[in-house]
Amino acid sequence: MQKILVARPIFPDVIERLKQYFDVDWHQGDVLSVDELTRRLADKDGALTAGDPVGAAVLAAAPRLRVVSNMAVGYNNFDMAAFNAANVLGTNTPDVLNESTADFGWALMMAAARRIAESEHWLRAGQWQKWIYDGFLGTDIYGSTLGVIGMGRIGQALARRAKGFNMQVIYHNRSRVAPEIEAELNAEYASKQDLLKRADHVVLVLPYTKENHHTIGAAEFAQMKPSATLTNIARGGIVDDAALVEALRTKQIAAAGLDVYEGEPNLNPDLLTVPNVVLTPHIASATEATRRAMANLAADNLIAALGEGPRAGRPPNPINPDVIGKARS
Ligand code: 8YV
Repeated sequence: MQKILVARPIFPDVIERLKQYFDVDWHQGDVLSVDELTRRLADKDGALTAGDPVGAAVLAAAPRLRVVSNMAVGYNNFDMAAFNAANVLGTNTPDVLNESTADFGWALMMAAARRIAESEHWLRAGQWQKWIYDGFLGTDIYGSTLGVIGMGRIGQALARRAKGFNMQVIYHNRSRVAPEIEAELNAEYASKQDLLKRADHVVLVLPYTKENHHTIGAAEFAQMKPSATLTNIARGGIVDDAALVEALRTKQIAAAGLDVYEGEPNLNPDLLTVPNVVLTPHIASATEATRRAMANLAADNLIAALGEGPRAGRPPNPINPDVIGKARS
């Protein structure tokens, strides 16, 4: 039987599925250190990860490893150049999380715009004595302008929801989406600068790459409206968190909603000291149904990539399909 490592606690029934095909080493404790991950992969043919960094050194120490299946759509934890050089397949879990993640983007954006978390903390602290005409004034969603940066599948799902709020949708992306998608979403392509100036609510849904590092920082906050909100459901590092703290403190923008952070789970401690930011612990895809779908898709990818099951040799979500069938190097 081929050997696999499941590097994270996941649904036990998915582990049972994997055991039908593989000898499974299931790590259920704290996140594995790179050294420990390297050690545990030394004799494995495949692995299931969820955000664990896998680069050249890890692959070099695991000569049998042929596939690493990430339980996430984002795979910035994989060094894909190293995967390609070693002929190791990477897979991810796109699509199954689009709607849950888009829902959550709205939840965060609305919570930030309408100051839901901030006012709840105030209420819980026993400070509510009377109705105040200008208490917790926020920014409207209905009829406002939504600015989506990153118009992939999740960005599109998010933009599709704007119709019911009678919003104008503008977007920025590496390239324009097809005219029929623009028409369906009633979305107008804008330069980043134009979007930042015009949007009442900016939502980030782009993948993290070296080029996208600090896409939003001090210069960008300076272009946004003082009434605007910023929501990040993409990846930490796309926003300069220190500059965001400053922009929130000085009311350069009104509020922010963050699900992802630079250096998470150790976030910039200053974020905890500003009231006008809603902070959640990377849970945009966290519904029971969606996390199950992601875990099962990650298992499907692993099973198929290692030549087992009904799709043997044809994993549903290869990131670098060109390495399929090539000998490990
Ligand atoms: C994952 C995510 O839960 O899919 C992604 O890219 O950000 C989340 O849905 C998280 O990355 C853990 O792998």
